Amino acid sequence: MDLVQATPEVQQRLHELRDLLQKASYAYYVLDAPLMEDAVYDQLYRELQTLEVQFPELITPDSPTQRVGERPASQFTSVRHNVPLYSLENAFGNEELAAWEQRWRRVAPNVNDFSYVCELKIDGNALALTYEKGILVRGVTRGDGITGEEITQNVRAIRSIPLRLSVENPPAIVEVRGEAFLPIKSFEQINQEREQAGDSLFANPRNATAGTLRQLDSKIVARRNLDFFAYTLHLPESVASPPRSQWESLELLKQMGFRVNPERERCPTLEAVQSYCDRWSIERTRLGYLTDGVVVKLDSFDLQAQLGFTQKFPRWAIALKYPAEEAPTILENIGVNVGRTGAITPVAELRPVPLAGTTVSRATLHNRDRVAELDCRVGDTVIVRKAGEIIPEVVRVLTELRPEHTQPYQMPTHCPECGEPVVKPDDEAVTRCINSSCPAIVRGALIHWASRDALDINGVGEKLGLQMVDQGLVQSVADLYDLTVEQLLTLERMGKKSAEKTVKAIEDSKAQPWSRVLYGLGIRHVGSVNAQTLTQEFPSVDDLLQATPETIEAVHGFGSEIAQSVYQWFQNHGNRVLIARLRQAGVQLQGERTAIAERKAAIAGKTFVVTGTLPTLKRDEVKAMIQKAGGKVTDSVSKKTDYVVVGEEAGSKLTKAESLGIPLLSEAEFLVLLEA
Ligand code: 3B9
Repeated sequence: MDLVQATPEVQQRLHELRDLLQKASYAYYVLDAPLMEDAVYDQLYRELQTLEVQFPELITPDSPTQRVGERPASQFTSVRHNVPLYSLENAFGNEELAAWEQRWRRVAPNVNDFSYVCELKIDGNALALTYEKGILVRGVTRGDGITGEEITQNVRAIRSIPLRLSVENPPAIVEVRGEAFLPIKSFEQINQEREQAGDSLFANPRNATAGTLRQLDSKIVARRNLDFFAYTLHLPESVASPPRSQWESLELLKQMGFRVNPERERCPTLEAVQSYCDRWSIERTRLGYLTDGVVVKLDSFDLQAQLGFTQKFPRWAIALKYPAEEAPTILENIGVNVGRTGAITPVAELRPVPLAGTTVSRATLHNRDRVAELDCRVGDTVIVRKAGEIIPEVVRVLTELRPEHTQPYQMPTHCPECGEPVVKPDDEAVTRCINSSCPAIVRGALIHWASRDALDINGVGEKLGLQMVDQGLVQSVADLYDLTVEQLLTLERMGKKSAEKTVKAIEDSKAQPWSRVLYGLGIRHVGSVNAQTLTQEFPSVDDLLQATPETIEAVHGFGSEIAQSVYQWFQNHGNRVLIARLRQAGVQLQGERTAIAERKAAIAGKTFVVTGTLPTLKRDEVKAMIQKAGGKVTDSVSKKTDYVVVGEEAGSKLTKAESLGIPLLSEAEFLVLLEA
């Protein structure tokens, strides 16, 4: 292959693009003041990507394209922090704050001229970022403060963290610390998506942040909208005119391109600090992200050095925590809620109690494991908390106040909505109803069925879907196919034209292929990719109705979890009725034999020998694939051999094949033939 040299023009353009994209990204994520339209950004980004594909040797680690790792990490490594990440001593209330001032003043009795810096204490996860010659080279979680986990790739996926410091002549090494967090909106969105996918929910934004930072696939991190506020800067001793106070340090961090929390304030007296705290204990609800207190720091670095650290904390800083938003109340009953995906959530019904500005009468108990762990029983006095100010939850039971003759809670064995048996895999926390006729599930099922990647029924979205179910027109997705224009006209704000259009769109959906139908059924773990794979191996719904967990698990790439999920779904009585009705309606429940048929033509009836070590597949896997496609596999090469699939160190079989002139296939070529 010819090596193409990058011209000076290309190098210049690469430089320009990176610079432009970096500025645009900073303006968007840090300043919240976009420089360009999204489409323009995308175009420039793609231009950069294209050039980098052509000239991979010119990719730099600070290129905007390097924010999202191409390859998921297999695991994280532990890294020892150069400077430990200290934690903060807590103060609850203004008296404890005043006591702290008296304490540090006894350690530094001659100090009269001082001021404080107040910062919000963001409820997220602390990170330590290392920049070498101005380039982000490492991101590490706090861990236990001494060692943390290296998550550089994920840190790069946080848009408000600069990949390159915006300073002339950056110091050889810079360490920045701060808090990664999820805005409340993003947190709610993630949980909504997880709910729809049938995954367990994050309890609060902090857990969601931690869970996101520990993702092995940084693409997922990139999608999650994590944000970061910087609050500490460590510079080498050699730096000329370093900042001399926390306030100056924060200014410098801002100049370097970090987001620094804008609510910071310099306070000359403890009274000013106290009024800052009082103000933010109320104003914080308007922030859009969670804070759990205020961090108060002595501003002067000289004074900080004089005071130093105890075993665990700096003496010059303290966290004033907001009063815990918890309250005791009586657990009057434990009900259950059936979600749109059939997830059955135990719900605490409480004697109403005022908490953080509202009255709380219900709280989530999450799942059966959580209830068992809490061991809360009807009649118990429990402590409720507004977790992350969002979902009220039961955090603790005051067992000493437990009345006599209480019973541990048992999760229902049958769905309270439809009466069908529930399913609870041993290795999962969530209990669910998998009956697709269950009224609580029909709405979610309907909206999924009509969605773009499924049956793609135009017009049947959130609004109309809900109306159809609420008005009793649709009790199962199969009912869609019996709907008449007259019935639709009974719905609110439905004119004749749109009713006709909707009926036509529903009618047209009968032509959608079997793989979309299978996806549309909303079987857990069967997304559109898995649905396509399944329909290749099970060309009609009857094949799936007869499948066993073993035959499903035999599908390449499928594990026992998917196999169980598919198997159980097709065993369920209500689901079998649904399939029968869809069949009657004329929905495609088979087909797409073409790909399989063609593949069989290329391989069926042919004789293969597999030899040597292949790059990714095991020899046995290749043999199984050949046999499944109708081919024959033999051990030795002869004139009757049609193809030899060869890997590294193939030896005598390769020599024989070459001497007989039998076509050789690499693993890649074999796979192409298989897909032909
Ligand atoms: C060694 C905000 C939080 C916070 C500090 C914070 C948590 C911790 C801290 C950071 N929010 N600020 N600040 N807004 N959640 C104050 C503990 N500072 C340090 O970790 C730190 C560590 C220092 C100075 C500061 O000095 C040394 C440097 C080298 C060697 C030994 C000490």
